[in-house]
Amino acid sequence: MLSMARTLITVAPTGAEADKAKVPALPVTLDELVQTAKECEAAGAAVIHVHIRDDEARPTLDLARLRDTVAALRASTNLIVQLSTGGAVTDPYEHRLRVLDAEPDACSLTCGTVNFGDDVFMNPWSFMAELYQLTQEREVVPEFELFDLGHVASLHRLLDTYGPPFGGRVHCDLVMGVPGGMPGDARTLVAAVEALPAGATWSATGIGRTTLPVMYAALAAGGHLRVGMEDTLSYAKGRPVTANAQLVERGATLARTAQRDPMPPDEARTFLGVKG
Ligand code: KMH
Ligand code: ZN
Repeated sequence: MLSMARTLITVAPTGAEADKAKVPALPVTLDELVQTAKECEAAGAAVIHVHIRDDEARPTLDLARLRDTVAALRASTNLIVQLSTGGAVTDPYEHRLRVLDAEPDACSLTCGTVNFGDDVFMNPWSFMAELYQLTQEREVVPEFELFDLGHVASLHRLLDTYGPPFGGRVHCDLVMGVPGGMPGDARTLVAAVEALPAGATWSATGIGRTTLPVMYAALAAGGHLRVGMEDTLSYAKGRPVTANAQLVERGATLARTAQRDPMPPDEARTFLGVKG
């Protein structure tokens, strides 16, 4: 039976790939990120998936900056702060593990290696296993990022080997339409959802032109939403996204139309089992 629960909306405002020089609306400074976070919370987001940039707007996993970012987002919003452990394709594993030293509420955990355009996003089993155990030790809620159907098999292996995640809920995010990953369409979404562990909950996001098909399919199949400029830079043909809140507003509007209103952050904390 389809869940009629509220819709958890995650915003991924920055990512590691878009170039600030070409995308001026991309939030890259701490002030821009905090302002974006406030607007997105007001528009219906409950979780923020965070990548940060350095002074030249290049992706970084600098620990002091990550700590400052977590503190600033907590001071200005009630959003659940989910730090990316994926970083950029060039980031070494040690830096990606060290992200948890910034003590976020939650973090991403990608369940396998995937071709990523002309690059490769590396997530070998040993790295996944180490990161997963670290989330359990540090009491950080993992969100399992699934870029391909094979990643679902690795998620089962992770849970079978190391037990349930901190927070108690297996919550996944289907990242669809990456060149090299699973396509962003309804039939692939249904195949991925059917392969998830029993009781798992999930959101979905479609990169680029797969944004809308994936959003509609996710709502129709009872899932949650991830939106934001990490995944989507064009609102419609010929119309660049002008602010992340624009994408959150669209997601929230479609969720309300589906009779599944956006989930407020406090409810999302309980839902995900974030440390109190
Ligand atoms: N930037 C991608 C290589 C994550 O945040 O965990 C990886 C990514 C996934 O964005
Ligand atoms: Zn990310």
